[in-house]
Amino acid sequence: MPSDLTIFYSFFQPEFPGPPVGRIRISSVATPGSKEDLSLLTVFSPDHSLRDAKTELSGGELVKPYECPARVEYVLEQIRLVGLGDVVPPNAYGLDPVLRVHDPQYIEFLRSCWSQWTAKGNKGEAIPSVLPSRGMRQRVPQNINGKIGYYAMAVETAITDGTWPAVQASSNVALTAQALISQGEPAAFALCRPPGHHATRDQFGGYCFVNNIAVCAQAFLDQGAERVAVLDVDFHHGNGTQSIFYERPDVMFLSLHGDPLHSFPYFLGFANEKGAGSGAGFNHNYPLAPGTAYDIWGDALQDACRKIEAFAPDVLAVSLGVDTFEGDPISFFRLTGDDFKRYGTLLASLKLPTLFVMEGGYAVKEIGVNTVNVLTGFSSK
Ligand code: SP5
Ligand code: ZN
Repeated sequence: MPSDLTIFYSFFQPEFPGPPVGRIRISSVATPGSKEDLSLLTVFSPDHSLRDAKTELSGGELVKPYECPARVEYVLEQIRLVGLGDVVPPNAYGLDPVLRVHDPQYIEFLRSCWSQWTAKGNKGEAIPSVLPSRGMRQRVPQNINGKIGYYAMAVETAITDGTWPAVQASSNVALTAQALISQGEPAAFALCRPPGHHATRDQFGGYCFVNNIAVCAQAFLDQGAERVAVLDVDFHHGNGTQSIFYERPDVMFLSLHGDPLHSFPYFLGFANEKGAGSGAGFNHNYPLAPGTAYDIWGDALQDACRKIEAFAPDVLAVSLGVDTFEGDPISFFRLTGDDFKRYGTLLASLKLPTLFVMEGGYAVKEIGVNTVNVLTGFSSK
């Protein structure tokens, strides 16, 4: 443990008994790769398995969901195989930190959707059939079939029994990893599912319900950080995270993703989305073409890293999706297993306290190796 840990701790925890401290430069804490710190803590809850939908609307069929419980079990197995570090359970944080970035009525909808859906006599899993599209009124209907459309940004994602408790476990996992960093850990990994980065303030979809990384970014700010950088390396644009922070200068959002002209979520993630109001200049999108490999992808990441350095955040939060892999079944980038290690090392060179939050990745057998490659690339010199 670094001797100056308490300084960092008191920065994030105003109630910490000790002399008041001002803004502490992050260089005063242990940096990734330093001698004291070769291991990286993972937070994990088995309650993720409560999210086990039977159906996803894909290509006009109801298929077995790509976002399935086995995903994180493969990651956990690989973490143990390589000895990445301890795996710890989450604490319960309640809804307060979630409600800092989400609409209370939306959260109440997530909680009660399944019981309302079944009470109406619906036989299958809860999927919207009508959305408030162009020209229609944006108001919350009373009927659950309308309500679920109002709160959806995409319709592939079914809500099921068990979804809400799993979503709560997922955000508790993320918040526990966030708290570890607030308390002085140089890095931590939230091995959570369901993922979060497509969830907006009041919409689910893209397999996401609560935006875990946005909840964590806001928690860092609420605990005393002045600036947080959110870097989204999932294959898909993090539309939810972008929209939550779009008009704010205290969270810089940067995303590398499949060009929305060709890829989900199709309607956000273009290069000219730069932020608005006091957030102007704090949003950076890198839409990349089908077939993009590490030569192009790595250059985009270098560029994003330069922008992060100029922003000088207190902390870096990474939306870690490994659906950029060449073998991913629903994506079109061509990163190899070794590329994940290379960019993990590149992220460590930023020398920032770093929170990794699991997002996508659907080549299930390879998801463990690819995810842990990022983390070992980050942790070892
Ligand atoms: C968190 C995350 O990575 N969410 C991704 C959501 C993608 N949703 C749309 C997927 C469309 C899948 N259709 C694939 C057809 C393959 N033949
Ligand atoms: Zn994705």
